[in-house]
Amino acid sequence: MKKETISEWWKSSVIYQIYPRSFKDSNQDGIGDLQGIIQKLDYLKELGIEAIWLSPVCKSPQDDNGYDISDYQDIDPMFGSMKDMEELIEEGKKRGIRIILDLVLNHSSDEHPWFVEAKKSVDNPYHGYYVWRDGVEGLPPNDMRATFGGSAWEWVPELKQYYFHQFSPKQPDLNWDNEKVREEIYEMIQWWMDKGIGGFRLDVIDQIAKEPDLKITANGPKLHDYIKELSKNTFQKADLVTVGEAWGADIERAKLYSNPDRSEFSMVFQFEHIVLDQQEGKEKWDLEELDFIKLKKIFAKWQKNLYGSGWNSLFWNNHDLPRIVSRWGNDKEYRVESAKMLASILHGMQGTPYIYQGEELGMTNVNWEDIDSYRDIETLNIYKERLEKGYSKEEIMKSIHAKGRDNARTPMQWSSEKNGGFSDGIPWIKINENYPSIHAEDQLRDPNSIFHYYRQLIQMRKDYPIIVNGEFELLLEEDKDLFCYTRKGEGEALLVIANFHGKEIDVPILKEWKDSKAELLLCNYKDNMAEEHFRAYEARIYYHSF
Ligand code: TEU
Ligand code: CA
Repeated sequence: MKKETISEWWKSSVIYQIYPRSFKDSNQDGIGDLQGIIQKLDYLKELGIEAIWLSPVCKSPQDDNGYDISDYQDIDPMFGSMKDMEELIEEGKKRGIRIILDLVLNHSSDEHPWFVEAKKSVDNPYHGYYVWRDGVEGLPPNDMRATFGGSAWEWVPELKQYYFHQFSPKQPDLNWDNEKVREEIYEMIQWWMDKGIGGFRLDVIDQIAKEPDLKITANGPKLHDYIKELSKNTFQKADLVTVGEAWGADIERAKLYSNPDRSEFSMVFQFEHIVLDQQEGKEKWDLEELDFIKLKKIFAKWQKNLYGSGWNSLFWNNHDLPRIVSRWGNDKEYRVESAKMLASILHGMQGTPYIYQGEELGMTNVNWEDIDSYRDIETLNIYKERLEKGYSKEEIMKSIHAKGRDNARTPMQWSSEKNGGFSDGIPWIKINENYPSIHAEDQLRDPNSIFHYYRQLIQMRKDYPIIVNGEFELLLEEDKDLFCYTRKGEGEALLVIANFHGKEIDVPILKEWKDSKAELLLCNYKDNMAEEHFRAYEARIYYHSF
């Protein structure tokens, strides 16, 4: 396909992320599935999203809920069949919704036939598909740690070798230095492209070019060569959206990932605004007070520096992160107002917004007392590890309540019926007990719901190209309560103002905008008569053409 024919539909569209096992269960086994998603496509169509990022549904032993794939070209029976997947792609197309597949290419499952072969002998043709080092039992090549705890090296006695895994031992790292591995991957991707997939999300793509001898995980020296080759052999042949997950991206790298020349991906998915609540240089469980001024500056830095030379993802949530309304908002008395305020801030910026399932309802974190309620491998491991290190149970649970990934993984709250309408069976993980008052059915009916506010924000991006193209400027940088910015284009301007906190506050700069007859596009309070006075978590978006 020639470059000129490539559309950039994803610049004005919103992407919705589905975590399939928690979305909708169609056969009452307690696990969400593909038919469940198909049942809810009309709901997503009403919201107005144009693509679904589907967390992994390929065959997997589910050690890390599907991020450990044992067959890249088959669907895990727990989610349905390949026929269901084809039906989902088809039914999505009918509604203008593309399906984005989650590609986990840094590692496979240890039950993938490649690894089963690789483990048989050092002479096996698949041995070199993974990363091995000779060694002595009990003395790993170095002290590198895995993200989910323990050493990054796992001993295989039959081979007298260690294999490298950045995540769990059931997720051995693929060896990207091996050309055969790369070719197999390109063929597999082409196969999915032929099936009509609309795009790909590349899991931890910044970690594929690891150099374990140098203790390098992210941003290895060969990283961008590999991505360029990958893109050239696959994505560039079609009109797809591609998004690279890169925890370790800075602005310069983000420009490489998302250069408009399409040599790598459509956009980058980076986390600088997310890691603010962890102590620098420590683990995510070592909590830090949120710093609002820093948050604003980080957003502004990305908005300004990527302008014209790259493309960013805009997100507050995903399946690895706690719920935003429980993090930066107020999930009690101002849940509705703060959820809408956070949405306003994000959706007024440049980039492609992502909505993680339930975010459009203002779903909240859970605070389960008992570790037995949790399911995530990362949470269960850190609990054990920290107990052994002498942390108190209270301290550990405090971190898990704030940061645990299961916060985002409780079943979607569809209605006030049994299990929130998610399943008639026993859900694989407990539902948040607040489902009787926070659910989709209720919000679809209520024109002032969070759901309908998100719907309006999505529509606004379509109606006002300035949201896609306008130049960003942060105002009131040092203000401790207000998040305020403009977007400017030729003959028009947009102003977004949000009171980030629960106390009321005056906003004097509003006066000049009002004098120039700016039009109020959206506000998270019904009656917006308060003029220059902002109520708790109040947010407004003004538009002005001249
Ligand atoms: O996450 C990337 C990643 O680095 C996470 O492990 C992250 O550090 C962690 O969630 C922080 O607690 C991706 C997927 O999004 C995640 O679900 C997978 O577990 C991980 O890769 C391994 O595939
Ligand atoms: Ca099911």
